[in-house]
Amino acid sequence: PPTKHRDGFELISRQPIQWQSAPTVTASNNQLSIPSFHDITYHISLDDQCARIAFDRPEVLHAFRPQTIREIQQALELATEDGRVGCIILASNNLSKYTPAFCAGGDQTVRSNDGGYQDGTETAPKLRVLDLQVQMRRCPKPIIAVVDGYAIGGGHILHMVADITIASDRSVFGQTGPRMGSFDAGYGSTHMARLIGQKRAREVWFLCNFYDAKEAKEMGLINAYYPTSELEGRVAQWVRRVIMNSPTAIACCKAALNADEDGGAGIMQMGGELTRMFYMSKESQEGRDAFLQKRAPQFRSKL
Ligand code: S0N
Repeated sequence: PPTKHRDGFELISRQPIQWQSAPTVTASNNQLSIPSFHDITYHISLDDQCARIAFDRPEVLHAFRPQTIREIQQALELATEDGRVGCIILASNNLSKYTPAFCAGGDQTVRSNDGGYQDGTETAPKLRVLDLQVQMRRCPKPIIAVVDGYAIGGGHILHMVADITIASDRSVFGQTGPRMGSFDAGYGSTHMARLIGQKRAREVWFLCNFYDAKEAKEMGLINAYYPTSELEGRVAQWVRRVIMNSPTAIACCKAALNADEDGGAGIMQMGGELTRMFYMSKESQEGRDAFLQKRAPQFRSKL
């Protein structure tokens, strides 16, 4: 394995990641069952310590309905719980007979008149994708969006909320809300402004222009783009580089970067990481032990 962490990127293998479908997942020795997914696929790679969650509705450019979002949430929880997974990819399964896309946003055929999306699987219309955005932010593992084709509307927001975005050179980015009668006043607006600046964010939303991969890179919307034929191998390099690094340090960096933007919820995420680490210390364990042994704690002796 490559040992250089700086300037050694080119030394990392570009062999595409070998995915295994739905292997048994263990978390703390408990077996987790893998649900059967319809709108997405879920794979992991034990060699590259990575999970891949992919939209699988190419006929509608991977537009999401409530079921799609619910399945991604389940898959994201599986990947978060799985100790063998250090990095999570959010991608799409493109087929050559359809226009390539990462995600064309909310499925307009199931947009109801009653305040959300209703595909028959919800008790009431919902804007479930907002819950997914929060789950992605709270996930302590790095999430890499792999964009190959259109990333539009709510799909565009999902790649922005991911920690890193790697795209193909045929990708197209944009918001259509004001043209389609919708908007995202949460991360879709505030996080976008953090990424590309207030003036550019207003342009993206007010004009509903589309941007190619080169423009998106220049704006700071994405981290990198590559020729489509190279995308898989390049993504493998990014993943291999990320999983070389300390998972705890990455989780704390992600929490810190979120805290700046997420107010009390962000501080809670950061605080949660601190508490988790404190629980591993002798000092913290002394408090528990003293309680269980019905004696006064001797914290200083454990420093
Ligand atoms: C991406 C575009 C420009 C591609 O054009 P192209 O190449 O001409 O392909 P099409 O022929 O248009 O598309 C191929 C097939 O895919 C269907 N399709 C595409 N997008 C959708 C979609 N979003 N919903 C349903 N179907 C879609 C086409 O209809 C076509 O099917 P057939 O072959 O049967 O005709 C072009 O496709 C385009 O402009 N798509 C629409 C992009 C868009 O506007 N998306 C919606 C944006 N809005 C949101 O995402 C809403 C988000 C939201 O509501 C929200 C807001 C705040 C908080 C929460 C939410 C939430 O979603 O919950």
